[in-house]
Amino acid sequence: MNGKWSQLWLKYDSKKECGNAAFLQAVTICGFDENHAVVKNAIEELKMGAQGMLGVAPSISAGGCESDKNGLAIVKVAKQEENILEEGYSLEAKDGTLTLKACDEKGLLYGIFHVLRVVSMEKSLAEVNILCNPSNPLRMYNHWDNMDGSIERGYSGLSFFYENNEIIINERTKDYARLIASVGINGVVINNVNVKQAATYLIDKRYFQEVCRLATLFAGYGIKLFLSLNYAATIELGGLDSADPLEPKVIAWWQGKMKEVFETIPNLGGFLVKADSEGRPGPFTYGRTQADGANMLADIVKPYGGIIIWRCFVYNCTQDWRDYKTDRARAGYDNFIKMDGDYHENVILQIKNGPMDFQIREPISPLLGGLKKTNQMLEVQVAQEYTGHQIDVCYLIPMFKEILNFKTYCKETQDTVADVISGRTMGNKNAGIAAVINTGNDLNWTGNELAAANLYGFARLAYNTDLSAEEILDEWIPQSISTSSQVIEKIKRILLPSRVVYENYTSPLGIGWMVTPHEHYGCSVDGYEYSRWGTYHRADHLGIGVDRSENGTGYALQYHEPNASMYNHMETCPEELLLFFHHVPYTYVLKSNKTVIQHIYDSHFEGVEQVEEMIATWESLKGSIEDSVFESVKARFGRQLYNAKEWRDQVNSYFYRKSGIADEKNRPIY
Ligand code: GCW
Repeated sequence: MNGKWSQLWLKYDSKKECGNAAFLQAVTICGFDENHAVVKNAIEELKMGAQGMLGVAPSISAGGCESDKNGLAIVKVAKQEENILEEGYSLEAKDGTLTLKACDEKGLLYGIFHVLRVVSMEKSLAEVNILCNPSNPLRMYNHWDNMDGSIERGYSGLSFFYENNEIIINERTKDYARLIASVGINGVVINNVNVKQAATYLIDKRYFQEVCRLATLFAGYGIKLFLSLNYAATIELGGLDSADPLEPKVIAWWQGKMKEVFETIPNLGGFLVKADSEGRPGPFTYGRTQADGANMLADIVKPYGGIIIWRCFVYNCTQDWRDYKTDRARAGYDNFIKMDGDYHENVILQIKNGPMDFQIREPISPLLGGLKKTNQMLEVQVAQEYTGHQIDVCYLIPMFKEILNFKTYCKETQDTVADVISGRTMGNKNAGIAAVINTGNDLNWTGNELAAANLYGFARLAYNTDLSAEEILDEWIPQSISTSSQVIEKIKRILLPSRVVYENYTSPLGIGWMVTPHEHYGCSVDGYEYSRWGTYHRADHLGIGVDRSENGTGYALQYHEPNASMYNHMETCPEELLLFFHHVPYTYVLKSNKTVIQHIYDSHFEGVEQVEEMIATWESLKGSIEDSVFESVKARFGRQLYNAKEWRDQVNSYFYRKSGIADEKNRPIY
């Protein structure tokens, strides 16, 4: 990398020609304004890609819409014409001409990136015939970058947005915009949801100029800039004594602030708010609801076209759950469901995929589709907070697919999570999907080179939820690592099962946590940070698991039927979530005919063996991929193996001592 950051999947290094050069020699543009920032950037990208990959310098001309020249014809169409929707495009190769149609500039941009992707994958443009419309209106990355340059849950260096409380805008910022636009991201939140230190609030005048520059740069790539907001800014920044959403002076302060903000930063998309959670202030302090807080802000930003994305990660981390009725898993639903329908049109509730917190296996949050009259956005975590810190390999797309495919039963048809968040279920347009993202200023962006598959994959899936986890790798590997089919097969062999491998050597059957408190890497069976009221997993000498059935916390009943009954009963509860929903004896027999305790032993031994196999597969790539990538991933694999063994030994010995039941296979348990 020679001291320069990687271009990831936009390397534009020399590629096999595959008959593609002819399509890129002459480009005609019809109906689009060539001076529009997005069009200009798209063309610049096309030139760069064509030159780098095929040594072709395209000639660009404004042409008639009926092009008779061979080459690439870019044509603007009316919305819905030929089923092309906003931010969508079609590509059709015929008789030496490749026609790209779109109804807006973003569609054009995505279409160009599609063309470059095909070239980069060494596939033939002559065979392209496709219509692509985005599955989700909003497709966002959320950065948890702090103004001092640190990143909350960041595992790839420091922030490339901030240093010493100042905003950084440089060549890398532009490359970042190009990278994320190339996979269809159209919104980005650039600061942590935990907004601390009033002196560094981005809504303060002192940052306006730079935020505006950033917003303009992103707009040139079809990306809206969003900011995280501190709900109590009226107090912290405004010097008021209240943040009560119904108090006139609070409303007046926000009105003044938003006017100032939107008038200086016209491209701003809106705000993301974490309120009443983990020490963050919120409307509960004033006896108001989450809807009161969200609607107040939403009404104020509405005239500027702004939206308020309000997080549902609202729970009381100090609650006493000894009574077996209080349950953190219940909190999101309990706090938000009552006001379904009360949230204003430009409010979107952003809901984490699970009711707890980004564990390796959790059920789907019952709020998704539980809410039937409220705009919803799904939040997933690409940053590997609980899934290996980008030291351990964990390809998350299979998990995201499961989440999206989950049937909520909120309606007769179109009731999957993918339907709900796309707007299909309710016919709404303020909806979509966001990921807490895994980037930092490491030269490879994501710490582990293989973690870039999640960065890429999340975005591609957000644009097209029908893509499979495997198809995404079939795109990402040839663009990022190698087009050799052997290399592609081997890396797929490593990545595709890696989520289940991680699950095998960490926490079993949906129980979650068992991880070092606060840091969230490495095993600590009793290590839940809020465990002052007893262990999280509720294991004793007889059994393990949290009873969330109607006899326990009642969480299972928050789902629509038939999901509620399915989870409520041990016999029908999917086994990978058994311990999330039920407390069972160690001797409970699973469908595999193994007892729960034997499953714990077996999966932990197996997990370590699987990591060893992954490493052997990686070793066999030596010489066929770039050395620096080979070595850096190899080093991380060494740490992953160590971690996996630690987990295996700690979990197995903990439960062996608790249960007194020996491993049937008599393997060493330390
Ligand atoms: O899981 C927790 C993380 C916090 C994070 C919080 C959230 C940004 O450990 O670091 O804070 O989730 O999602 O708000």
